[in-house]
Amino acid sequence: MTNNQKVLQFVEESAALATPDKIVWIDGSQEQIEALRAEAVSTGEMIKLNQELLPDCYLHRTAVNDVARVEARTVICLPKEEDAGPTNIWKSPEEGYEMCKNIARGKMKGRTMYVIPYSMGVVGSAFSKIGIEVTDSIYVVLNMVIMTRVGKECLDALGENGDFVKGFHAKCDIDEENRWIMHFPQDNAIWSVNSGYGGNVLLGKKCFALRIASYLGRQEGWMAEHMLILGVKRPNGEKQYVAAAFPSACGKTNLAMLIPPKHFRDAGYEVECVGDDIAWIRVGEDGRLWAVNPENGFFGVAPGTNQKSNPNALAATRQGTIFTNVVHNLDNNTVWWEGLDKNPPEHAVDWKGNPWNGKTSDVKGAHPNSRFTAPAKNCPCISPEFNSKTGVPLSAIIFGGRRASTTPLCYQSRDWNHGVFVGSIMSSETTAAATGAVGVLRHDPMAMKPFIGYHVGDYFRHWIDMGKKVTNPPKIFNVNWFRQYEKGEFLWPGFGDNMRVLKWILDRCEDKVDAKETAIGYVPYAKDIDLTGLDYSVETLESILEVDKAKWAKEAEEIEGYYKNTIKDRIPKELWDSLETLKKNCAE
Ligand code: GTP
Ligand code: SPV
Ligand code: MN
Repeated sequence: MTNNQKVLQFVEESAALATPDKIVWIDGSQEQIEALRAEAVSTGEMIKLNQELLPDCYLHRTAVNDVARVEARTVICLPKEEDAGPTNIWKSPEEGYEMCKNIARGKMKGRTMYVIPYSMGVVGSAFSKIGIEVTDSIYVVLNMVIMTRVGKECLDALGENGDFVKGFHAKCDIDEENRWIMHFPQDNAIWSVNSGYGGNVLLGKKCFALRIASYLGRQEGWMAEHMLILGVKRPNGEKQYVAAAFPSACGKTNLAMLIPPKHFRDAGYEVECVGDDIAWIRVGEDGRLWAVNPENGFFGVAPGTNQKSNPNALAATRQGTIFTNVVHNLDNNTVWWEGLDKNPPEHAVDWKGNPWNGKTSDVKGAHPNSRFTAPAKNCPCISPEFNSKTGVPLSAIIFGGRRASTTPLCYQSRDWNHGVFVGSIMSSETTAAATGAVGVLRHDPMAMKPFIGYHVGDYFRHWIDMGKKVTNPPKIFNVNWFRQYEKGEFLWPGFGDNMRVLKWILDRCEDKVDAKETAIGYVPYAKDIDLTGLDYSVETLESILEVDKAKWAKEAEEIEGYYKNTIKDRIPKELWDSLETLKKNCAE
């Protein structure tokens, strides 16, 4: 399929190491996809679902020990430990390669090695980059076909001499003790062994489009971020675009596909989804930041997705979708998950493959990190700019985390550098998207803690430097949909009602609305958040817009500790200055 010697050599070396029985090149053709689906069904790797209700949809169950990203086994391999920084696990490239190769040696014996040429971004656009993933998993091939642009045109775009990101994936024995996801930023290479779970094995996604791309972006002057991208059409037809960074399982897919409340729809507001997880961002000739979504599908959290919370995501999963670790409803051969509806199937199989009765069982049927892999083109609100080669210009960047207290519903930074500070101090409660305890508050700067391919202090510096290159920068905001009463109940309705906050943000970008200056930045006046059609008290709204100086003084102290004791060095002076201002403002 190609004369590119570097590609041929990579495939040859991978095969020499893993010794598959057979090598199959993925050309992206429908016949090949059908044949692979049929083969996966025949071996039990996938279950073909009801083709009338869910055409071209399949169900897959991962191993019970392999259900989420493994941050403790995700490694950045650079010559110097200090260059990986305090947020990453480090190994030297020599050690990393040796470990992965020793684990993978001979492990494809009796199996087929698939070669997947793929593009992150529209093939041939200035934004896009090509990757080649070799894998012994049909599940990976079929997911990559949905999540990226796969096929011969990617090899053609590469030509005889083009460079690409090398991805080696081998399932090996799905052995937790020998599971590693290793990145070699200097070589544009990724090795993944002993896993079959999405974020660990769909190497175009977090491994390439964030960890490797963030490293490349710093060198080349652009940014790779864990951000959704959405467009809002105003009643007068004008469009504004925003990108938002929330940690894993904190609401990106939901916000990206938001359906505005009736009152806004009637007025003529529409939301269009450009991306739900990753943004590649460059400075345009007009001095603004322009963003593209390098992906081609959604690898979304299933639980909680329903007709009310996210009808667009649900609609996107009705065709050509792979479901992973959800409930198999045996009555009609469809799928179910917690929060889909109030009618769990009685005659079903849970995510572990055990018989399950949704009416009587006291265990969850779907894994909390169960996922759907759905083609972006299925999404009813997909943006007409989805396939744009230039991307969309950003009016706002929004940061946000899961914070039960302290952080208000929304605030705006004073300027770009202060906005970078706001991103750098993000904390959020952990979720089921990664293995480990859930609900633990941790620092997650720019929602990128698990995804920065180099030193976090240098990453902050890169953000500050990018600000110097944009003459018309987006305004930077922070939101928190997750404020709680004492314990449990959320104080803000969220989901579609987040439009009410989004509207304020967009109005701020056009200087159409006032704001209150506080110790942390500009906060909305309650009267300016449009509550029309919502049964919600202004007092509650005021309570979640409040900036409690005593709490923020404590927060500032905690941030200082994080800067000093965790990140230690390489923090730009501009961020220290913002921290001093925060401390001073809280003491006043
Ligand atoms: P990743 O794909 O892991 O990066 O996650 P994500 O950021 O796209 O998160 P997603 O939109 O899938 O939401 C994850 C969880 O947060 C789901 O259980 C949602 O129901 C919940 N959620 C999303 N938006 C809101 C909101 O506005 N309010 C509340 N309370 N929960 C929300
Ligand atoms: C996340 O965890 O942020 C995800 C899912 O989007 S994964 O692809 O597993 O990283
Ligand atoms: Mn994500």
